[in-house]
Amino acid sequence: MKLVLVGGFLGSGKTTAIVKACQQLIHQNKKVGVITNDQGSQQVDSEYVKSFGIPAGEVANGCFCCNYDQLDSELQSLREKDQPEIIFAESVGSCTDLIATLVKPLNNTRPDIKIVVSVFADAELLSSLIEGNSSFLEDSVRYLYRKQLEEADFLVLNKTDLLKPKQLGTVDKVLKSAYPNKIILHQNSLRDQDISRWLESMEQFTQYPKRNSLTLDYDVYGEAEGKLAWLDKRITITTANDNCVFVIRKIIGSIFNQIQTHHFTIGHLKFFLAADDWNEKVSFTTTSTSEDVSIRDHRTNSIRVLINARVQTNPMSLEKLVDDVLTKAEGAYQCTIVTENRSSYKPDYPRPTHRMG
Ligand SMILES: Nc1nc2c(ncn2[C@@H]2O[C@H](COP(=O)(O)OP(=O)(O)OP(=O)(O)O)[C@@H](O)[C@H]2O)c(=O)[nH]1
Ligand SMILES: [Mg+2]
Repeated sequence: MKLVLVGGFLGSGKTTAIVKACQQLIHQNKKVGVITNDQGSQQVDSEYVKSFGIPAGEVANGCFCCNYDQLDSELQSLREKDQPEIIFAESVGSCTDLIATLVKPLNNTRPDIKIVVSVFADAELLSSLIEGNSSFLEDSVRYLYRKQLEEADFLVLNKTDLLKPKQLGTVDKVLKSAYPNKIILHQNSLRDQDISRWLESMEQFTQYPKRNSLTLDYDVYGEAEGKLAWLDKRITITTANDNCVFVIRKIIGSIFNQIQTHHFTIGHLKFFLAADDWNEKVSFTTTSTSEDVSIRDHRTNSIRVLINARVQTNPMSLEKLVDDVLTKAEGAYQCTIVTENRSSYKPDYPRPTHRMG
């Protein structure tokens, strides 16, 4: 069995690629599985993956590295239930050190699993980091970002569709000179052909290298993770005239605009909307500039919404910002908004279960 560890910064396109890859593999009658992971327990990605009927497990309340036993047991249970040929495990976007904390321990205890480390980088974000105009300019965050890329067997330069050829050329040159021995794939994960190529490249990857653990300063890594506030909030919106999708579109736009007004940098702001047999995932990432998002129309007077916000501020400010938008929306659109569940926090200092240097 193959295990693809999919790493990379928040919003780089990991889940999008995993879901598309699974759809292609299922179409070819292959058995697949996905393990999602998050610092919190209410994960947009888990709901999104499950909405496609893909067999999925979840590691909640902390990254794979700090919850190794939970990852191991999810792997085992997917293998027993579904006998997948390939499992994609998506690590938290602010996590690194996968080789020392996951690959090496798994190689020891489960030598029959072939592991591939595929790290995603958002081409647009990388380009703005190189040009020096990204809002993620803190040294610690850049350090984390670099360390994530350093671990890749496959470095997927994703969202290449968003760059002009000249920008893409610059990013490619920088990556090739920083990581001369890596396989670098240019990818638009919204395109089926690119996903097939990613899968083929991993299929052909049979020379499993002897990987080196990162040299990593955990204090700087912890500092980078601590820059972001995480908010998970589950709400239900009810209206009298079937216009919940209109209302949630307005709410999502206002939350994004408020974050922009406060000059808080977005790591990833994502929403999972569900009603009857209809659902949608909506995302804003670091480089998003407009509140305009496409949400398919659907007439309903009740909608369930899961919000996962990873934003550079403190948890209280983030929660207040979202709550203010919701309160205003209740007045403006004559709707009722009930909070089912909420938690806001900063990730704990990373303390991996195992670390094999
Ligand atoms: N234009 C473009 N958009 C993409 C591509 N890949 C992903 N996206 C979009 O990027 C956003 C984030 O994608 P996700 O797949 O949720 O990113 P992620 O890495 O799983 O994010 P986290 O799990 O929060 O770390 C979504 O709006 C996707 O539709 C791509 O190749 N091109
Ligand atoms: Mg994801």
